[in-house]
Amino acid sequence: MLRYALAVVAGLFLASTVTVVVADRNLDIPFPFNCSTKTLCSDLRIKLPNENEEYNAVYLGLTDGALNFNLSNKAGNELILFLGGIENNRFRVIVEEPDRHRYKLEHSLEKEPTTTPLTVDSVEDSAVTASDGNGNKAIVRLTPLSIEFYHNDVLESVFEGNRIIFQNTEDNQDFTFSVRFVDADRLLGLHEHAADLALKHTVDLRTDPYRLRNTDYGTTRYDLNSTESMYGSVPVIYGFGANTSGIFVHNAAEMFIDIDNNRKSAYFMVNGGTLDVFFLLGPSLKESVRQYIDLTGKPHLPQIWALGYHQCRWAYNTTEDVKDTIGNFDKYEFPLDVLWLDIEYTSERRWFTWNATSFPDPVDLLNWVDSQGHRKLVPISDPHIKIDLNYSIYTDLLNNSYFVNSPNGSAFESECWPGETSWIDYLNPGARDYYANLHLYSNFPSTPALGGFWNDMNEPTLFDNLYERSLPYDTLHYGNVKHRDVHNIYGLLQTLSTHQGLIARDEGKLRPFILSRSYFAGSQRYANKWSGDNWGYFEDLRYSVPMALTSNLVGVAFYGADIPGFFGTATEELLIKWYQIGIWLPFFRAHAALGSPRREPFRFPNETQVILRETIGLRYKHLPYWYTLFYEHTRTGDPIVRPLLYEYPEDKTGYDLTDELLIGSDILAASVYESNATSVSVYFPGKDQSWYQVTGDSPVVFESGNFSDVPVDLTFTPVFYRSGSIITRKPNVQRSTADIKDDPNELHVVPDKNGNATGRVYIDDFESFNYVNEKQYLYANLDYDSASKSVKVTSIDSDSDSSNFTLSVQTVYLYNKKDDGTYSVDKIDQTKDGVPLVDIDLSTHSLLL
Ligand code: NBV
Repeated sequence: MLRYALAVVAGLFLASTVTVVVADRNLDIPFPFNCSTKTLCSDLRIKLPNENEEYNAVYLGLTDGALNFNLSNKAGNELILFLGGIENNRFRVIVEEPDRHRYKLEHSLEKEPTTTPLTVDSVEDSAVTASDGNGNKAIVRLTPLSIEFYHNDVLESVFEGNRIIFQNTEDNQDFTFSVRFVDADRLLGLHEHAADLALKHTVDLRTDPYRLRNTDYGTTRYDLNSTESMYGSVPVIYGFGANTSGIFVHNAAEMFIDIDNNRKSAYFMVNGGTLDVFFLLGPSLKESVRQYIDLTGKPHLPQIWALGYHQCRWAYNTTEDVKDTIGNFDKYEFPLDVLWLDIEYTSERRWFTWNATSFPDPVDLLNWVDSQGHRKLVPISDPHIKIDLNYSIYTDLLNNSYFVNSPNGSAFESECWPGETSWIDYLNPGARDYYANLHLYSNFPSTPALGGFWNDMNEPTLFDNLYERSLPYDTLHYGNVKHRDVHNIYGLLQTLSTHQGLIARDEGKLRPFILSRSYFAGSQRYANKWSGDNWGYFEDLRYSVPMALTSNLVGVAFYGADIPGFFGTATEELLIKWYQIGIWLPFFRAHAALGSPRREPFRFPNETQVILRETIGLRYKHLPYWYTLFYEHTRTGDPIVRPLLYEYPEDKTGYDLTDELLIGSDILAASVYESNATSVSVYFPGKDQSWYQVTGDSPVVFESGNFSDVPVDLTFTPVFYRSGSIITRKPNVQRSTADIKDDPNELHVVPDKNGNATGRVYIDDFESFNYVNEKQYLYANLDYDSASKSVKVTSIDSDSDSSNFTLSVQTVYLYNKKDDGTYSVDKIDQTKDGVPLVDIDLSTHSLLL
């Protein structure tokens, strides 16, 4: 395992003007833990099916459309099993002890899923068969237990009863189970790992099982190409293949998952909570993803500024620093939407306070930020609270018993940024309400230019390796719940409460923006996510793409990586290459660790600035395309960025390519991971379609089904438009999204081989919930017809109210493929004296070219 001693970083902490204590007190304890240091994994991993422990099932009957069974084995253990149908090709299996003493997870599912009553087709000595009337069937084999799941008579997955173990000791409530994905080619999922898309074979014992246990690495470098746990956990696996199915393990305790790529099976070793698994029967990847996100919820739209460029560093230390930095973005003509405030803006890391010396008048500063192109500031706010009897937030929380408790019943105390701290118990509804209220303008002097909040260190993190930098598993939450059972949901609960606070703060009028480091299934309803403390190496850039692709397959769509690596000093070349791919990930933020040299885009030599300006500008020019994709994600849950296999499941060549990504279905971006690259090999997916290169100076068209060496230089990474698409863009880049959101648009029409092209566009007020509550938006299909040379605009939802919005088009670019493999573009001006001739308000309908 490659670990970097971070003496340099530690030195930087000390060199900072504000003393930062990085107190890894127990440095002699191995960190992070792995399979060999956790009995959960080391003992259970090697337990093979044993005849004495195998469970047999006895069918008890059907209650409310669900099947019930008793399970028992020769060793004298007894369990109960529930099998229910869930609408839309899904089943749910719950196994527990007869006394049902285990913790049942809350807050991850958006709501109780709608059940589909099952009908029992047959009861035999060896099996019970039940179906949901919609082509889905479960056969429960009784001796020994196993459950086969079929969609349209195709066997998709098997719940393997011979790998069930339940253990109860005073400290632990471990259990295991296994699922086989019968028709799978690749297993995908298990976010968050710094790893490739396809899950690795781990059962040969040479690789640790995948671990899901929200973990902060502090100043330790997290491994790449690794199964180690990271900050977030989404226990979803898809067995991708001719028939794709998936599972969602509805459990927030620590777990290890051993993957057998020969059998295409996953063996789960779970530290607590209930065995509660949803089976998603697809049968395509697209349907499986939708079936999953329908359980844990789709997010609301972000405000449009959140899709712009975010500039962060640890830290912008003073009012002058903030003003000076924003001023330089304007002076050097770089767009910017958000400047971030790391922990130094506070008074000694007391959250919801401002440092009176460096930020004496926050409201005045925020008004100034708003006056500079309606930009925003986003401050950090961690879940630990400084122990300080003069800090009313601490005393209020203490007096109301709103902290996580030690086993002895008193508030748990340890160390984090402010020194001695306690941790808010977000499982307590009272604590959540209290915390939410702290966001009100009356409690934290600010204005709407404080665009949202950044919830960091919420795995939660503390500075002690003894508990692997987090709360001990025997600490107690509201209702006497052990931390062990809810560890992975702690961050979700903080963001839930922050979200509640922002809704209240802005009286439900503005869509909240929250960035969270810790994550669980369902967090997407409240927060977006970044991949934490990466490093300034090409390797880190390389893994940022598959990480974003996997996160998008498991509902965590608004995801990105710190550009150009948080720790270390990226070379100028890497920094440029990172921006060039970073603009194509949903969350686009640059960040820098404490003490690192300043590296905002305007600080580089002119030649580099020219490249970065062009690159960041490309993000802003595609704003309408991004916004439409984000909107569609709120309707369908479909990934915003996609691996090739998602769009082209039949095209096997693309299965393992994660150095390319699709943004929606129409834009393909290829990353450059090597220094001094002069070309990259790009695979062009699909059948009978062409890909038009739109970055660099060569207007080349590439045909699908081939790898091609695409020449590159420092100034660009290759980006392509798919033939058959219409891409809506903004013509100009100004200071911020606010400056360009209402500008007229450009349509880039890229006809397919039959001369057709289609696209979609979505417009609303870019900030409120009127698009949900009043259906106030414009969402339209764009259809190019080569015969009439026109683009027809058709409203998609007849019940939407688009009266406040127009799709104004300034220019149409029509792409024409030439015989020599290049293309030309006809620029069709739609303006007169700078005013768009065509303001399509959906009653006009057609745009003549
Ligand atoms: O708040 C300081 C940092 C923050 O800049 C970073 O983005 C987080 O991931 N934070 C972690 C805590 C310290 C890390 C060494």
